[in-house]
Amino acid sequence: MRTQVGIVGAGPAGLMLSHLLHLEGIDSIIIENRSRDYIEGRIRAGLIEQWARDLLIDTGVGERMQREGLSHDGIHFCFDGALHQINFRELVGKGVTIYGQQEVIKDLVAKRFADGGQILFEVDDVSLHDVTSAKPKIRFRHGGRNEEIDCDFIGGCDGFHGISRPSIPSGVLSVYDREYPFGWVGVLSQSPPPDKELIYAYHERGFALYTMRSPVLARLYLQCAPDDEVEAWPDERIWRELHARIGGTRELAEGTMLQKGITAMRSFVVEPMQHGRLFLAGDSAHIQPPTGAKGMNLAFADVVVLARAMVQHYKSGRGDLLERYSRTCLRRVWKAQRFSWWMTQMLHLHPTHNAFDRKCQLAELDYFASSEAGKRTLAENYVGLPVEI
Ligand code: FAS
Ligand code: PHB
Repeated sequence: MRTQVGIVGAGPAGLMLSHLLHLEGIDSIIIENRSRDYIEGRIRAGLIEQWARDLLIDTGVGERMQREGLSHDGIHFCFDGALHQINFRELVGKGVTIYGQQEVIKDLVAKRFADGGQILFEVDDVSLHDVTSAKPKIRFRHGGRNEEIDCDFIGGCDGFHGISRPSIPSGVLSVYDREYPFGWVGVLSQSPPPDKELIYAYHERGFALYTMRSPVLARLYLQCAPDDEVEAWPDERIWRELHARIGGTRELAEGTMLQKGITAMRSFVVEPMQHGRLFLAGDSAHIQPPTGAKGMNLAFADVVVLARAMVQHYKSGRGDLLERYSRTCLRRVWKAQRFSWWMTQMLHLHPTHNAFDRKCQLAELDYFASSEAGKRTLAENYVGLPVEI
């Protein structure tokens, strides 16, 4: 098979890259090792930054999001038994949108196929070759046969556990890594969320996040131990903790739990994000705790920069945007990393903290919930920093 851009992974990064390239008349083929049903059913992120919302709408894949997504003006901090709204719309004139990642995936897959795109599902044994030459190749098995894609560039969009990053010689990459002494147990519940906007709760029993997927579908997260198993969290224990940690500030309706999972907390970045004609984008290059809701949004930001650079290559033969792809992305990636790390530090109980540290956390929350300057800083980072090309 021959194409201009071979893309490994049909997550937010891979699908958006293929979509943006198509809009500029550039061919691509996506290979994905899971089935279509699996990727369209996988529950992950749910919060879309303002610019990413605009991107989905401006590129023709935002119609269902506009109909079914929830537009929010801000979030709440909950601490010391009180709720504090941070109104992004008033502070920075922007908001955020709640729309499940799997819904975005469904919309992008449908659009790719509607536009004649090629996505090969359920591939395996994927390997990358000659990525430092002008003719990189992707080899894989599909439908029991050995296949090969010859291309000009490879989009390594296969997530944190993919093969793209490990295919770069270890000496080339610098790794920045931080693990956290806690995780999140997350549930999807057939019940109304306690508020129409998100509540981030700091509580002596641990962090909690009250978010949603619709007015009747709550998405609820609790701080748990890093090595906790789901079995350690029966429904009644989860409800008990969710009631306790909201501190009586809102009524919390209970309902049937449709999905339950544990997410580890880690900050991880590799530099550079490119090696020859292999370009890493999204979780293959960087992950962060979901406290700042940056996951899917950063994946989109990387491929906006990558697509623009590839368009410049094909349209004008210039390579400067491709050459500085990594530097351009990493400036924004590190700011999102810092924000996610900061939100995580401020809102979670740390096993090593003493009473002094906890008082400082409460003072920090009080400052960012009451100071105009503090709220604007938080708002600017939360709604999404500009994507520089
Ligand atoms: P993805 O991981 O989404 O996509 C990579 C794709 O590549 C997958 O479809 C995978 O099947 C495929 N793939 C992997 N190896 C392959 C191979 N060898 N060959 C072919 N295909 C391969 N972010 C938030 O902001 N809020 C959240 O609540 C949140 N919750 C999360 C929960 C979990 C369990 C996880 C893992 C992440 C969560 N995230 C959350 C972060 C998430 O949104 C990611 O940042 C986002 O999916 C990144 O998108 P991609 O880079 O496209 O990677
Ligand atoms: C979610 O809705 O799943 C969500 C929202 C905000 C976060 C994390 C997860 O910080």
